[in-house]
Amino acid sequence: MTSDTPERNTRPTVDHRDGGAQRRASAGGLPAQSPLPPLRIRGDRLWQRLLTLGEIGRGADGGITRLSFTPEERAAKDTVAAWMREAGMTVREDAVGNLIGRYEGRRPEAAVVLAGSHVDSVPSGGRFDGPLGVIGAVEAVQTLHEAGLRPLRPIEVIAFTDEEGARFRFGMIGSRGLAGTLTREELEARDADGVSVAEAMRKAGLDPEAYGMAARKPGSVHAYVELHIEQGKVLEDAGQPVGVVTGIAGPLWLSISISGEPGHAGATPMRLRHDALAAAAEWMLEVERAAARRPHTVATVGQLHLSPGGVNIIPGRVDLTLDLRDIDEAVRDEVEREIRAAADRIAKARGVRFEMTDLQRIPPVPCAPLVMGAIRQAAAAEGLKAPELPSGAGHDGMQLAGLCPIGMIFVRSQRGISHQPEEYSTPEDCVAGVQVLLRTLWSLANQGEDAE
Ligand code: HGY
Ligand code: MN
Ligand code: MN
Repeated sequence: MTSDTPERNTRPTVDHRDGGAQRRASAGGLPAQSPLPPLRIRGDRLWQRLLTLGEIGRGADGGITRLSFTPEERAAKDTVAAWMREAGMTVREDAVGNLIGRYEGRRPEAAVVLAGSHVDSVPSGGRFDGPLGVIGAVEAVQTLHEAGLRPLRPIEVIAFTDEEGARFRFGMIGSRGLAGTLTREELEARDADGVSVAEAMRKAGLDPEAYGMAARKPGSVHAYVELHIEQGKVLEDAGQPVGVVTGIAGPLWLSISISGEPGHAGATPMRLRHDALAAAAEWMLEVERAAARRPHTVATVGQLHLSPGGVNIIPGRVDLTLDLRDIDEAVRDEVEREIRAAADRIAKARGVRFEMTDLQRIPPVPCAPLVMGAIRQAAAAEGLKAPELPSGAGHDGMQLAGLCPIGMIFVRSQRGISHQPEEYSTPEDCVAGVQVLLRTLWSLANQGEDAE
């Protein structure tokens, strides 16, 4: 581990230093709910840090690949840890590898306000999905620190472990660890090289048997807010830089194996075939039609492997994945029933066998009025007309909804592109999003009777 590697599980020291040249507020000097002074974040520093982090794990195609528990993710966390310290935070990692920067409050024992996102990526992803939320939260805290402002409640900035699920085929490992919903058997899930989550954790210096230590006690978290790129086109269409998220669609990920009969491409008449790929193709069109019949349902086959794989061999087996989402769980369940019935029909007609296994099944989650209200006020204070919209993409916040009120702030994505090297948001839009986050954090961290 480099010298910058955060200490493990050290309790934060209370730091009442109120350095910084701007408005000084002595500890306890600010009444609760005091409006934030007219503070501006350092947009140049934010942008430079986004560029710096975007160089870690960057490939020849310009895409970023930082999978969980890899040297690239480690390097990204160490880089962010140094920025957290610069921002006046104490830094630690919890038992599942979440990187946590803590900015002490005037009431250290009060329930904490969490802000964060992730620094792991999809293969060949963009530089904003995740890092904007982590670096943005560090920038917001650093702005408070440099202004000598200390909220009533502690604020913790988190870079969650493995949000994307790109390595082990199920995601949000860190946020589920923090929420206490991760299970020990899930740590036996294996990556394409057969390495389990537990083995990868051990190699990263963590003890998988201690994963439960990451869980936060009920009542210990006041609220969670995440800044994230929209990854869609709604804000661009509305001509607005920032949006208030109303809810997060729930992803159901299935692994599907279709077993047919391999055969000679030349010698096997069409009527005698049990072609696994033809069955997969027919089923995928049924899935597409079922999703298209609903306003918010989306369905994607993102991975497909066939065997034996010869030009002149009828595919005997196909393995594929399905990502099925909706903001309404009942609708998602209905679509799931329809596509399972279609699989049964196709299996009978073609003499093949479908097997389906859950990879992850996450319910859709509404955002909490407490956090949405703070975000609305913050956007208005910044003079922004922030549209309200659901998130089709999944986010760590959905794992925390059972622990505390959650909310999200969206920043406009150029042409809605994400999970690709071309993912882009302008510096101005990123600054607008972090300004809203700063005000939201200040409001949440000065709320509530247990902090008085
Ligand atoms: O898959 C998602 O929605 C997110 O990018 N992890
Ligand atoms: Mn993300
Ligand atoms: Mn993503």
